[in-house]
Amino acid sequence: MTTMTGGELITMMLKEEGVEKVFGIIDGTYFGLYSSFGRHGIELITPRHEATAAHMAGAYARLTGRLGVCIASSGPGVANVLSALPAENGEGNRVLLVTSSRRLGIIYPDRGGAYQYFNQVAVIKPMAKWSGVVPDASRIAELMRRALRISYRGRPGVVHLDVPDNIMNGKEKMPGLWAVPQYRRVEPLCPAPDQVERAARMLVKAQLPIIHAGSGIIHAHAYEELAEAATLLHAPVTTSWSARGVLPETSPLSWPMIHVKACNELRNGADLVLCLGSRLGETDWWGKAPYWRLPGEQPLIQVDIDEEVLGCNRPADLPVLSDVKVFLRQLIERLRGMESEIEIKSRQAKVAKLSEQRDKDRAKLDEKLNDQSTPMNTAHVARVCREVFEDDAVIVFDGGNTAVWGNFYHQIRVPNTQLSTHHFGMLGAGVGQALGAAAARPDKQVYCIIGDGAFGFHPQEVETAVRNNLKVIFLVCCDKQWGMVKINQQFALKPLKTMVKKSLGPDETINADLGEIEFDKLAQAMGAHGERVAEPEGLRGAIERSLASGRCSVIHVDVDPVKHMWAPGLLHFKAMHQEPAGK
Ligand SMILES: Cc1ncc(C[n+]2csc(CCOP(=O)(O)OP(=O)(O)O)c2C)c(N)n1
Ligand SMILES: [Mg+2]
Repeated sequence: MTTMTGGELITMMLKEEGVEKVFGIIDGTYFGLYSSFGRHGIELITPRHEATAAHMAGAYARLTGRLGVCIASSGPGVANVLSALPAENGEGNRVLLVTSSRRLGIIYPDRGGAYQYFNQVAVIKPMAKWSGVVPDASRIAELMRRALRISYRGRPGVVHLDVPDNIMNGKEKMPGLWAVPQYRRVEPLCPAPDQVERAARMLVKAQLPIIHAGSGIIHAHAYEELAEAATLLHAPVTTSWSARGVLPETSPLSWPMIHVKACNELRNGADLVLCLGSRLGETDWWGKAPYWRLPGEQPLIQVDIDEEVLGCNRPADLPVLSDVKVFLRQLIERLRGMESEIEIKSRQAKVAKLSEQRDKDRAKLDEKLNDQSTPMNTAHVARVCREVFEDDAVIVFDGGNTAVWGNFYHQIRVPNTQLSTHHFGMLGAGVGQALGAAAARPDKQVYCIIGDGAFGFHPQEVETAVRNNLKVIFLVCCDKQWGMVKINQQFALKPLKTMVKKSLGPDETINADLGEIEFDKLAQAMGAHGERVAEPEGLRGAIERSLASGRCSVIHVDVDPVKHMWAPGLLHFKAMHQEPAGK
């Protein structure tokens, strides 16, 4: 038994979990927590808004495979962090949020008039995997262990522990720590004995199996296994939006999700699906026809660490509760002994035929790059970035149409180098994600392609980047409008005129226009490098100078506002919001 604050006990448990960085803003209510970080080798990184702290933690967790930890203080600090929680939980990022609340005795329930108090657990509970309050110092360790156990069980997400300030800051005799494997599983889940054999048989017998990969591949670090299994089977790979690039998109077996028609054709041409770490959610069209073949004609092998996910959106003919990496390793071993049974030639012919649609689509999209007019066509932004930045740089997409353009003109060449809020579509989250990425991978380049609306939610974090030497390069696509919503409004208000004129007049839409912020100058005012560019040929130089500056940089990119509204794939995006017609 050692005497320490409740906060220090939490710090020591975080250290046991391998935590090296925590994100959050200081307050007296949890002085006992963060004042002990330094003693235990943990760094506190402080943004200028608590939502940023949570997005930094989420990005950090996804890119490092560690726990992402953020803190927020009683009342207003927690109120601010709330906006980020559904996004981080939705994206499935492994985030632990530790909050302070007021002293026991006046809260839970509110005595009536308690300062900086609301029922933080009740509010966070429906946004998280788990949320609980520590009712007594003797229960800190037990409840931390529970939060951590739940954090590592099933699909990752947000867990939350609320600690009253008298417990956080008060000194008590604390018990010794349990080792991590004494309170949560650290061994990966293995498939049931005959399931790999059955899966191998199905995959060998099929005419054309495909693999659909979700973020489970990222959490299990199963990139090499995925590539090897796909090659052995000659199985094309589609991904969820957030798992883009888990098989490098330079591979002929990769079907990036931006080629919607080609993915539909592939999914209808396959007679077996091996789904790895994906729920087949809305952005995967729920696994339903006409985007996928009918379940009766296309059996599903689904592998996931979360039992809740198995068979949740499409009937699973072989549901496998397993870590995807362990499953793939065993599958590869088994397939190696069956290679001669696989009709590779016929699969190769089928895949070659199907790839025509994908390659045609790419060529058609690339025609936009011939447009050299000023202000630039947004297509250039992601394409020039891809040419200038390293293949293993981290790219963050944020904004409405900006994220669409970014996705369509970018290629992910190294697994787990792409971030966005693919499930939550949260404008502005990219700022924190990019900062979190730079904290996670200090030796790698990080850039963020972001809309002028989205960047306006958190521009003050440029100062955070400067202060913490996080060398993110922001490319802000400035069309002076909420572009994605404006095009939808135009179709809703005056569809014919929109089709003919491409754009309505300034008074014909509802609050869709924004004034200009000179983001390059704003950045300079915070000590960052700033550039402004409108011509496509000027973009490369602006990025190169930003890299050479060795600082966080903001490039204000003037894009053609009308062309920007007509982003690729918008009809598919709209269609995705409706229930697919098939079973
Ligand atoms: C936090 C948040 N608020 C509102 C929305 C609704 N919304 C979706 S796209 C969009 C417009 C985005 O504008 P901008 O970031 O400038 O990107 P653009 O479409 O112009 O490229 C809005 C308001 C959202 N997704 N997230
Ligand atoms: Mg905009």
